[in-house]
Amino acid sequence: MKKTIATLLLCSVASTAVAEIMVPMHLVTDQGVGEKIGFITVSQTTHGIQLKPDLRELPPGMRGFHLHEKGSCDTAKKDGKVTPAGAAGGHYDPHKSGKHGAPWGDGHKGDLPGLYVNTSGTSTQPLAAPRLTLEDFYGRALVIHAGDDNYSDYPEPLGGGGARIACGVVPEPASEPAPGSDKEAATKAEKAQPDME
Ligand SMILES: [Cu+2]
Ligand SMILES: [Zn+2]
Repeated sequence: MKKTIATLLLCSVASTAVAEIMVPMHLVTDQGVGEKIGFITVSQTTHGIQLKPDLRELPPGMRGFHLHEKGSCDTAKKDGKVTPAGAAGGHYDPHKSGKHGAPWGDGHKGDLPGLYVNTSGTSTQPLAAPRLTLEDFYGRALVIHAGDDNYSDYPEPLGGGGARIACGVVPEPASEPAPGSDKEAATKAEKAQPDME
């Protein structure tokens, strides 16, 4: 009995520890990853994911903001053209929707609400991502674009946000799940069937 209580306590401590992820954000250019401009805190709430930016040095106004599929903010080179944070890949799209849409829509799952930057270049207004869970974020990248996002592929593809100006890699959970826990079993099952989604 004592052991059960101890295990329950450990479990609740562990789940508190992973209920929130701090993602360090950096400016990105065709030279690579630049200056750090703050953090975005990703947390699980009863209504889905909340993203709380604490950022500076961004251009004022609305900025396109997405979860991209790969956990890298490095440049990518294609046909001699260098793309800032190109290594982050495309918008996270586990269901292969193949279309850009609204955060509450049926397009890319990584399509997030636009990020509001105030006239002093800081961004602190929290955003909701109702379709995502924390598991979606691990090992991927948050990307901020030069332009706004109209949640459509028209008239321009991917919301019209254009170049990637800031990026942050979402760190993997700090520790492996405890042996014998439900989480460990789930992780193992996931690894055994990598093409589930
Ligand atoms: Cu993007
Ligand atoms: Zn998209």
